[in-house]
Amino acid sequence: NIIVLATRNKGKTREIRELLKSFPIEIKNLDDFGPIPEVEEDGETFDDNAYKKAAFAARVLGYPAMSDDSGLVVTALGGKPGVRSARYAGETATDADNCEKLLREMKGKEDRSAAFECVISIAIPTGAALTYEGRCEGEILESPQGENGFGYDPLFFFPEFGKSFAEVSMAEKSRVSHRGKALQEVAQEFDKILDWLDINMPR
Ligand code: ITT
Repeated sequence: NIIVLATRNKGKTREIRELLKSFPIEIKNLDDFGPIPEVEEDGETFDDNAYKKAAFAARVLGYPAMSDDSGLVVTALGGKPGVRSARYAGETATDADNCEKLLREMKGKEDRSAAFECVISIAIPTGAALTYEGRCEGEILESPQGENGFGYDPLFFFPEFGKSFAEVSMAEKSRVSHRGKALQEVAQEFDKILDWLDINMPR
């Protein structure tokens, strides 16, 4: 059983691999296939983009593919950066650039509430797909805290931990995070997912 992780994001890949390590599947990623065309992430929702990435990779590579589309939704910014989270500060923005921009935009804002959201899509070459979702709520800090994780983790304060996501281990974060919750559902349903793959994409 091979599933291709349709992502080039190293932080996501690390977390997803860890959470699915006990299952009888071989998780490949896009780097195992050399150069393939980039899919345009121009959807309006996490759902749209997750489906696009998974369906595209499955069609191009001929394997079942799993994608993650995720991002940070900030109340005081009307839901931004949302689906633009990876490129908030520009096309070639680094995590640090995006965090700086977020802090600038949040200057003086009283309402610091925010949520991480994640949609996982599992697609096959015909375009059929399964979808899983997760969300977690927190607050945007005034300055970065911690060195772990990736993306906006140093600015995302999780009240139940009393710490940012960058101050806890990957396992602690995954227990409560948007991605962790979506993948816990994937894990619970894994037998069904394998049956679905066998029926729809017999080897
Ligand atoms: P792929 O499309 O190749 O998977 P990407 O980084 O472009 O990688 P997205 O479009 O889904 O992925 O953007 C997700 C962005 O949201 C990511 O780059 C981070 O900035 C942020 N993000 C998502 N999950 C996060 C997490 O667990 N911790 C911190 N930031 C996260």
